[in-house]
Amino acid sequence: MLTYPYAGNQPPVLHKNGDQVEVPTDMFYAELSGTWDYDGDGYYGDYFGDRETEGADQYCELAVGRIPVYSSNDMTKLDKILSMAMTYEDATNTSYRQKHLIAADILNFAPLDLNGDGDTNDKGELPDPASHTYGDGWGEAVKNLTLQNGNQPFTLYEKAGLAYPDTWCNAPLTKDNLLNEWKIRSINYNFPGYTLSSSDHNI
Ligand SMILES: [Ca+2]
Ligand SMILES: [Ca+2]
Ligand SMILES: [Ca+2]
Repeated sequence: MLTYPYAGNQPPVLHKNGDQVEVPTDMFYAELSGTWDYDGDGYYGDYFGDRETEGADQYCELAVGRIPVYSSNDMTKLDKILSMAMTYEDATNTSYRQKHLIAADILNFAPLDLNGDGDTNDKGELPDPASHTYGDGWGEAVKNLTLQNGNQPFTLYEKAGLAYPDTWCNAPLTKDNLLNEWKIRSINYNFPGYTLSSSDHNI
């Protein structure tokens, strides 16, 4: 992956360095360890070459967010977002933040024929019947962290289809179960890459 600062309404410009594709990111504002072009090849944030301790190690030193408002016509929308942020910061009853919703689907399982040509020998395909990436391993790790910190996890894992994990969970992962738990409990939710609160969003 290659990365560069994203200027909001500027469309991403894609170019390739080998098999790596350029991706817009705000990580430039948060990853402050060292130079983003550690290997000096002119490409910033290379996964191979720049992801070093003295380069951009991709462990961010700051947490940076972006409010998605780009037009003066959206001031009402901006006011609403800022008001919600202040309500969150000023809340006195924060017990709901101890309830964590952990939803994990299946990322892949063998046999995987990505290009549909009838074999499993092409790039990225999985021929080994034992190969799979179930989300329950990630979910259980997050669940354990949640418990260690005195919080209350609620897990939803895939339980339908040709293959799914045997790991126990509070409810099967379905759209209805996910939305019901989210709405009923007003809880934090976790899935790979995100930890947000349902009080922050209208669903
Ligand atoms: Ca580089
Ligand atoms: Ca860093
Ligand atoms: Ca294939």
